Amino acid sequence: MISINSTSIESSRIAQPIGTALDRFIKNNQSQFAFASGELSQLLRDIALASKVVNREVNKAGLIDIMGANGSTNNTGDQQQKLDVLANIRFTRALAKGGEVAALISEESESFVDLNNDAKYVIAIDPLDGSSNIDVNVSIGTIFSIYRRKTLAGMPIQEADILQKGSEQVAAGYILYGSSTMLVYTTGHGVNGFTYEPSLGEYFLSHPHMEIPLNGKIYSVNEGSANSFDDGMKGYLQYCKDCSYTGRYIGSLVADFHRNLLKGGIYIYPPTAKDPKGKLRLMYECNALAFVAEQAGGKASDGMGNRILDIQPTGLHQRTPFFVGSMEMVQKAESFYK
Ligand code: AFP
Repeated sequence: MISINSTSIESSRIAQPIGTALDRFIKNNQSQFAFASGELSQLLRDIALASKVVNREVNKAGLIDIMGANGSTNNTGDQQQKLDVLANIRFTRALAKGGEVAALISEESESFVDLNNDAKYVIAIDPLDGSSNIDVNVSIGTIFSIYRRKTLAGMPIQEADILQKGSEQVAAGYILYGSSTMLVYTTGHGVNGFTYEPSLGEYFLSHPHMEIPLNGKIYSVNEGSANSFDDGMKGYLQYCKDCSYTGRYIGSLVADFHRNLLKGGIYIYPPTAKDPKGKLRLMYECNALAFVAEQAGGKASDGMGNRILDIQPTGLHQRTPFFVGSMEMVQKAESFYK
């Protein structure tokens, strides 16, 4: 008969511990929030739940008729893919049902979506980023930023609630639908990453206290546009080559960012002839990743010395050049603009 006494259970090799589940982690850390009433915790749980549904749909995308474009374009001119639309519905529904969100800003909707005036939070979300990669089975992601509304709960949502600087985020993160599915988020107390265990239907803490290396050797930029880069960017690109850095560009911001977060590197979407202000959207792409990057010890700027989190948005779908990643690499890239 095998006997396991109580003191040996933790160290037993018969069954590996699987770690802290996301729900428990959120609950254990709730007291860190400035306004620890449980609503932000619930909001994070709603996001996790919707991401599980989207993950299921992403995983079976090749089997059913949900790949490919649905024939329309979203407000930023991108072809809307069916999965984009599906993901938007899944997240909007989960957040509407949860009741913690007053207004939602999404890449897929021109104006903000009014949800529950009695709620305290505003969320900006890119439900499925990297949509051009959906059809070819390459990693894609969801990006989210959570703000506390400025006006009192119960009042109609105002512009001041919506157009907040990234520095006002109370939580932000992303879900990466990759070779495994991960949820990475921060509430301003460091960055933690959770890996989805599909057979249990739960996220488990797999990457506690994530820190981006101070320096790295990976640069991620779409070099196809290099002819139209400005002189600063051309200079930095040449510097990367002179240093024999490794070029890695997936074309899914979340996946490129996540790799660089783990290994050290820089992601750049600079101004181009086609997108003179850069392609990426401040409110639902750059702010969240800038918050995560800074919390992990990295840096995010527009390349011209402006911290992403300090940019005052003037529109929901505003674009910005984006330089993000290892502290010393971003500083070096910025030095080519001085
Ligand atoms: P889509 O969601 O339209 O595919 O855009 C993805 C994205 O915003 C970001 O995830 C990529 O890093 C970037 O665009 C890729 O853009 P390029 O194709 O111009 O390099």
